[in-house]
Amino acid sequence: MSKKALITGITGQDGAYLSELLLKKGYEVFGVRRRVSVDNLSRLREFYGPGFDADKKIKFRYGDVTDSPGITRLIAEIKPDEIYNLAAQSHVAVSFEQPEYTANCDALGALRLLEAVRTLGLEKKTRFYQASTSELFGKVREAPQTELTPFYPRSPYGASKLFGYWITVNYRESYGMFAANGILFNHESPLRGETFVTRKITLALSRIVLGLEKCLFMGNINSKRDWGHARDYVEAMWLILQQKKAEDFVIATGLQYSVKEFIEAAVKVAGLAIKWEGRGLSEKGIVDGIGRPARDCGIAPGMIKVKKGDVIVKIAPEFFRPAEVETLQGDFSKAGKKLGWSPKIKFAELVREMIISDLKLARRVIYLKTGGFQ
Ligand code: NAP
Ligand code: F7E
Repeated sequence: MSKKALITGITGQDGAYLSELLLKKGYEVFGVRRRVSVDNLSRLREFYGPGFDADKKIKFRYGDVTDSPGITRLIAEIKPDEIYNLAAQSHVAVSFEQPEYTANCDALGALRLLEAVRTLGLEKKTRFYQASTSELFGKVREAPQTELTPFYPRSPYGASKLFGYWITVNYRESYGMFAANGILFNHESPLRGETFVTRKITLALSRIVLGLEKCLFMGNINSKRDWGHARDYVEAMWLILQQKKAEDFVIATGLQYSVKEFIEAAVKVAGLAIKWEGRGLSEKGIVDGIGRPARDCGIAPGMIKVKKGDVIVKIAPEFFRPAEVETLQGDFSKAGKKLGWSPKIKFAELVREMIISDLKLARRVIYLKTGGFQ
């Protein structure tokens, strides 16, 4: 009998990579999708290819983690061996606009799932993974951050995830459930949501390079993150639930880069160099040189529509947050020792994969507009 896994948030970035991993391992995969008025399976379709849902490999169920009866009914029907709670309002800036909804989904969502498992008497059968986050460290108390670093969240998102973290620990300690937190640092991929900083950068720069847009508007480009690849990080989620004992783990690369450095690495793939002038809100990123695009990036030098001296990055106040997490850098030693996990995909490869994928998207837009390249 194959194991049954239930993934909340399957339509998100991590849901795609995790579902693929679990299907490869022979799991029967159930995915919770929300009823929305647009197609929220588009990311999975892009990932698996057209017609992916026709083979019904992933068994979708409608559900929402803000709806206790629905969640309880799903768990009663499926009786999963493992639950991966990835569902969240996951955008930090948006959480300042929708703090109560964020708490309902990100804090109480975890509680609803845990309580459903307990009241259904599945606490010895069902293992529970909670998608915790480096945003718990917020205004960091030490660097790098480990499982023992005190938390100091800086947003409604971080504060909500703090509850999710502790309620997971509490159900483990109170009811002997196998409930564990992965404290994952930022992880990205070509499937990353379009308003998170890395994807916003690769999408916009691709369009700028090919002449579809003029300028990228950014917030705090000096903030630093420890960026890994989602493909590596979902492997850690699975490993966390395969241990003898439920424990919490920091999952990170141990390296950090600024948003500015991400921009520099992204334009380099397309053969551009960028220089920075001005300070604060007046800072600008200016094209400083045009070389050959990387051979496999799908664009020829003649397709580049920017020229030396063009201002392609500006700062806009609306992208700053009321309180910022300036710097994050994780120490994954515990995961290395106990899970045998380490990140495989390096920063430069991640940036490259993302920009190449978005250059392809931009080329498709031009092709559809013009019927060919001009
Ligand atoms: P994501 O792309 O934003 O996906 C979030 C998923 O949650 C989507 O499937 C979304 O559905 C679903 N969702 C949102 N509200 C829901 C609700 N009320 N009920 C049910 N589903 C709901 O996020 P991700 O990057 O894959 O991250 C996965 C999880 O890890 C999240 O919990 C996030 O907070 C956490 N995390 C992420 C990172 C990171 O760097 N990516 C790091 C640490 C922790 P729709 O498609 O319908 O919107
Ligand atoms: O911002 C700065 C911004 O939105 C990264 C989520 O997955 O990772 C993610 O949260 C940094 C911040 O991610 C823009 O101020 C500058 O300092 O890509 P982000 P995040 O806030 O780190 C954690 C681990 C999660 O758990 C979350 O779910 O970039 N920044 N200018 C900008 N950020 C955005 N989005 N847009 C800008 O224009």
